[in-house]
Amino acid sequence: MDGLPCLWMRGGTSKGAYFLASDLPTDRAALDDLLLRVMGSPDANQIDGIGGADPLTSKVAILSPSTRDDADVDYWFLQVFPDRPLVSDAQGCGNILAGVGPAAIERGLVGATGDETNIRIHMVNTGEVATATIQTPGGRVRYGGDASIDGVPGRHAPIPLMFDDVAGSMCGTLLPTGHEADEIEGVSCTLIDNGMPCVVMRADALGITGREGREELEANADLKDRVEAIRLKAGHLMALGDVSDKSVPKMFLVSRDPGGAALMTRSFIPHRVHATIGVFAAITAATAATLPGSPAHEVAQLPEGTTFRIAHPGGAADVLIERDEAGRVIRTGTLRTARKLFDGRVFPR
Ligand code: NQM
Repeated sequence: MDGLPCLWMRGGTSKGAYFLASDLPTDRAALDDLLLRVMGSPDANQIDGIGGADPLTSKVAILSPSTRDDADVDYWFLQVFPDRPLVSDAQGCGNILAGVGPAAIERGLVGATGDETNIRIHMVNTGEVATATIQTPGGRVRYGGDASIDGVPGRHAPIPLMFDDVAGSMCGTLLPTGHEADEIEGVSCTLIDNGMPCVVMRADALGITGREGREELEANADLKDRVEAIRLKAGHLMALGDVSDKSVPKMFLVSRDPGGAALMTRSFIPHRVHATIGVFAAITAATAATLPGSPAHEVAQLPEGTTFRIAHPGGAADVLIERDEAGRVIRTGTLRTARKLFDGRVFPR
C-alpha cells in the first residue's frame, strides 16, 4: 500500500499532521518536499493537500523514541507555510505539543502507566523538556472530559503542560539584547524569549487599540508593513539573523484589558494574526508583563498569584507563571486539550 501513516490531530488551538520519524525521509530536502506535497503548499488555499489554508492548521509533529535520558519521546515541530514553498523548524509549538503525548501513546512509543500518564517530551527545536499529563484510564488515551479552552468549542480531557526553564529557547537568553526595552523604528519593544522569541509592543504605539479583530488587523497594510520592518530588525538583535524566511519572532501588540486580564494581546505569527494565542508565546508575553522596564508592564494588571490570564481574539488563556524571590520566572505551564481527528494514510501529490 502506498501513502504514509499519519495521525491528524487538534493540539490546543492548532491542527496538524503527526508522523513517526521512521516513516519519513531522513534527508531534509526530501522531507520538506514531501511535507509541502502532503499539505498542498505552496497555495494559499492548500486545495490539493490536507493543510487547512492557515498557518494554525498547516503544522507537523514528527515523533521518535527519545534520544535523551530525561525524556520519553522526541518531538520535532515543522511549520509548513501555506502560501510559500517553505518548511521551517525555527520555532517550536506549544499547541501542537498538547497532541504529542496522546499521539506517542497511540503509536506505542510510550506506554500508559495508570489513570494518568506523565510524559516527558524533548522538544527538539529548542532542546527543552516539557511534561504533559495525559488521561489514560484502562491504558488508553481518553480525549473526552470537562476541560475547556477558549478558541475550541466543547469540553475535552485536560492536558496540563509544565515547563521548568524555557528562557532563551532560541535566542540563548531571556533578554537577548540585555535590556527590558529597546527602541526600534521609534517604537519601544521588549525583545524576549521565554519559550518563544517575541517582540512585545504597546498597541497604541502603533496607532491601534489592540482589541481589533483578526480580519481588521490583517487588512491594515500600513500596520503590517511597520510590524514587519520592526521584526526584520529585531531578528538581528535577537541573534536569530535574517528572519525574512522564518516564522519568528512573533509580534505582540499589547494593551490594557477592560475585562481585568493581566494583558490583552494581538499577535502576528508573524504575517497572519493568531486567532487565539500560542502557548509559549503567551508565556513569553506574560513574562514581559512582569518586567518593570517593559512596555507590556505599563498596560499590565498583574495578578496576586501565579495564574496570569492573557486575553486574545478568541477569549483568554490562563498561564502559570512562578517567580523566585528576585522576581525571575522559574516555572511555567498551561492547560490545553487535544483530540484525535483522523488516523490513516495520507497520499501526497
Ligand atoms: O507559541 C502559533 C500556535 C502557535 C505557536 C504560532 C505556539 C506557541 O498557537 O507555543 O503554540 O505562533 O505560529 O500553535
